[in-house]
Amino acid sequence: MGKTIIISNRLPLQINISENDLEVSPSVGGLATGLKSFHQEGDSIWIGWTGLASEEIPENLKPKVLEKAKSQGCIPVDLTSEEIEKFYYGFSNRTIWPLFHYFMEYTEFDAEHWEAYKQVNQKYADAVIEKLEDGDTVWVHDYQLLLLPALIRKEKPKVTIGFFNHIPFPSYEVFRTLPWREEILRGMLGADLLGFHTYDYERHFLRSVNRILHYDINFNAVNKGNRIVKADSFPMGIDYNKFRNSALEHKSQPKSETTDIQKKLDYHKYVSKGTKLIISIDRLDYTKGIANRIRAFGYFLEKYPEYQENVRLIMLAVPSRTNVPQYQLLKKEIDELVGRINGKFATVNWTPIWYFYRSMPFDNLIDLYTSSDVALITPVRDGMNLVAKEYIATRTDNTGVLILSEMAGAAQELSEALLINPNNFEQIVDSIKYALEMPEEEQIRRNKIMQKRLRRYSVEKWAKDFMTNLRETTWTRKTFRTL
Ligand code: GDG
Repeated sequence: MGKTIIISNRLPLQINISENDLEVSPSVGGLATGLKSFHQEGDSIWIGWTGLASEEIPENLKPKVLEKAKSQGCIPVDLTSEEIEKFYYGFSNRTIWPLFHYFMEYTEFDAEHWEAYKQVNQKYADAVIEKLEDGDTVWVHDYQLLLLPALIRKEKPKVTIGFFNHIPFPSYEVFRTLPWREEILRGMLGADLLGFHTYDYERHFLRSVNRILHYDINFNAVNKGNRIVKADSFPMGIDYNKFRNSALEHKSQPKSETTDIQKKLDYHKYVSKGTKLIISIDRLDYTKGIANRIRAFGYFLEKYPEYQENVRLIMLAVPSRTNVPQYQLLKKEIDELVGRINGKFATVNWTPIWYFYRSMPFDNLIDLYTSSDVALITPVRDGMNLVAKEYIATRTDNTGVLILSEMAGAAQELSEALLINPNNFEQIVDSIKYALEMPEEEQIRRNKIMQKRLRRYSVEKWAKDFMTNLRETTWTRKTFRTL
């Protein structure tokens, strides 16, 4: 069996350039952490962008970037700032991202961005083809590279190609509005197997293929005439043991070694007795429903005033896509909302919302997960949402309540959470109250069921499951061809 080539927009590493030297550290996103063990275990290489424009890397440091990336099994694709602007901030994040999350009013159809998307997908394809040998398996990730499977197939018709979509696939009625809908579908159908987080996304995709390209669909197989392409759902898991063990270690840590955030959290938990903590953690993105969550929290304090001074919302919003206007506007809206609610309700001893606009080290993330009583996760649309799963994994004493939007893919597996419709304020507010008052036995009962499920279908299992299915799909294709 040959090697596996993983391709995603970003490599799983972070490059920082300072004073003519560079530092490379692993990156922390869901995909990076998820595939890391799979990547490190077997014979695989990872192709993607470093996160820096080629103009940002001094010429003398370019060989060092290559060398450092190579030492971690990675091959960088060089992107210019113009390509980043049009391909990444443009078509990927102003067309596909909003459209696939049902934000049609934010979706831009710009022919220049589309051209850049095609060109950059070709650039990634060239990088893959250069490394591709007979017998290799290619695994393409996410919405920035929807054209890649067909571009690779064109050059290497026999290669095994899998594709995984990390965001929702919208219903046909929404997808059909895209001017380049046929090209996008044909690009994806270059793969042998297409993976989605949920059954609904898979069905939406198959319906679009049937209605737009008129291919016959037999259950989950697309008959392209010369080839069968399969679509299936593979709900992405988390590195369950990593989160669980970090939470256990965190508990047994001597007090002197705790982080500043933890000291502050402990103070509020144990000294100002009775203050309950609710956490909210996401990238700052309009799909995550952050503004409505703050509004709902404000409304909660109004509707149930007995909770004033007795509960705090700790909000971590990680900066994201700050070049896109909607993200800048959202940041402004959130700043104002937090200010308004804190201004309205704060007392000398109490600030209702602690708001952090930055990313935090992993240890602090664990501090937040383990110290909170409730996790409030209310996206308007979310492919999966790994934060919800991580929260449950870190609850080593099995207490804690997860309030989760039914619009997150994760809701399909986490049905013991308090599921809410993110547009229903009364329901969110009453769920917050219910969560804060839920008896411990009920918390434990709900969490234990979810933990069992998350332990069983970890991210390692997810990756193996996808690869096994991919190999079976192509094995069937090759066997039938020789019969
Ligand atoms: C996309 C889809 C899908 C967050 N803040 C910090 C931090 N994180 C880590 C979390 C988690 C990951 O980032 C975020 O993953 P999500 O799934 O919640 O969200 P997206 O970034 O939108 O991911 C999503 C996912 O792809 C996978 O397919 O679930 O639907 O939109 O792992 O722990 N990590 C650290 N500091 C932070 O401040 N260290």
